[in-house]
Amino acid sequence: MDAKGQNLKIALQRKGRLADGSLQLLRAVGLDFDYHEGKLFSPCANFPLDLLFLRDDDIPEYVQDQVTDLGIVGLNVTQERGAEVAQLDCLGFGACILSIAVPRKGTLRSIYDLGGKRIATSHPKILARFLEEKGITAKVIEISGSVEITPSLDVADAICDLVSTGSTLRMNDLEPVEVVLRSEAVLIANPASLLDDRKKELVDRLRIRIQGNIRARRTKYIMMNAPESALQEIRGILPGMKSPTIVPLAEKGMIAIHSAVPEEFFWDVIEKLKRAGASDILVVPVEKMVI
Ligand code: PRT
Ligand code: ZN
Repeated sequence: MDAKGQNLKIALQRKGRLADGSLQLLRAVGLDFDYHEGKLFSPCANFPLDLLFLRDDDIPEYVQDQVTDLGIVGLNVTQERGAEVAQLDCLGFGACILSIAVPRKGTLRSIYDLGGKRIATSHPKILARFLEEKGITAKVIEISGSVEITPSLDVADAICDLVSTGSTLRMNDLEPVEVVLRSEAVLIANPASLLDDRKKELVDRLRIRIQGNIRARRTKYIMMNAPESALQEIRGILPGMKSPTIVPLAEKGMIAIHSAVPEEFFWDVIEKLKRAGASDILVVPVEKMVI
């Protein structure tokens, strides 16, 4: 325990798709803790933080009720549970899309064909809200698992389920026709914990580290050689960082340019740089990035 008071507490998924990503993130931001499968509680050795391992569905309520101050959970779960929590950061893992899907060989082609039809889902609240916004009256059937088999059992006409690779839909002869929610793991907090000065300071310290890690994962550091005459054009191509580093080379008229590039623009940028005259392009991962 922290000398000045109680440790901050964070709830993580004990077992499942977000468990590894959550542990990896906390380790990557320098937290030192013991973990083995089946463990329910683990204090950090080098930060006043206790880890609690729970079922993901329970995490929003535990955070809302201040059993823990923080939690890492899918955006789909926090929205479905409707708990009163603050959503702090998107964490860049556990990405999936809550989609409406229909049988591939059938008459239903879009969500506007679903009036009066049955839709099976494990996300009934999110789906009901979505249908209401779109003005569609359909019957929502709540199913806790294996949603994808309900059309073939004639339990439902369509489904609303999470999709990542899409192979589950394909195997069940279903095709997605609508995105209901784009989800990923998010950091959530109890609002009262954020009003407590000491806890808020610890949360902020943790968030600076987490944001630095997310930014670094989304960034590549790029180094290249180019003729000095190409500098203006190359500067125009490089998005992101305020100013690239420019170093003269032994060969007259040649320079080396170093810059961080957001991963989303990466291939686009490389192609443009080559066309602008850059050569010997080296790309290295960024481990941490605090700005
Ligand atoms: O035991 P506990 O309650 O903690 O876990 P759980 O079984 O309820 O959840 P788990 O571990 O399956 O998922 C946890 C979170 O991972 C979800 O709430 C999402 O935020 C996220 N996530 C990311 C996914 C997927 N991708 C995903 N593909 N959750 C579920 N799926 C399922 C989907 O329901 C479908 O059955 O995977 C299948 C589809 O996958 P593809 O690759 O075939 O498209
Ligand atoms: Zn669950």
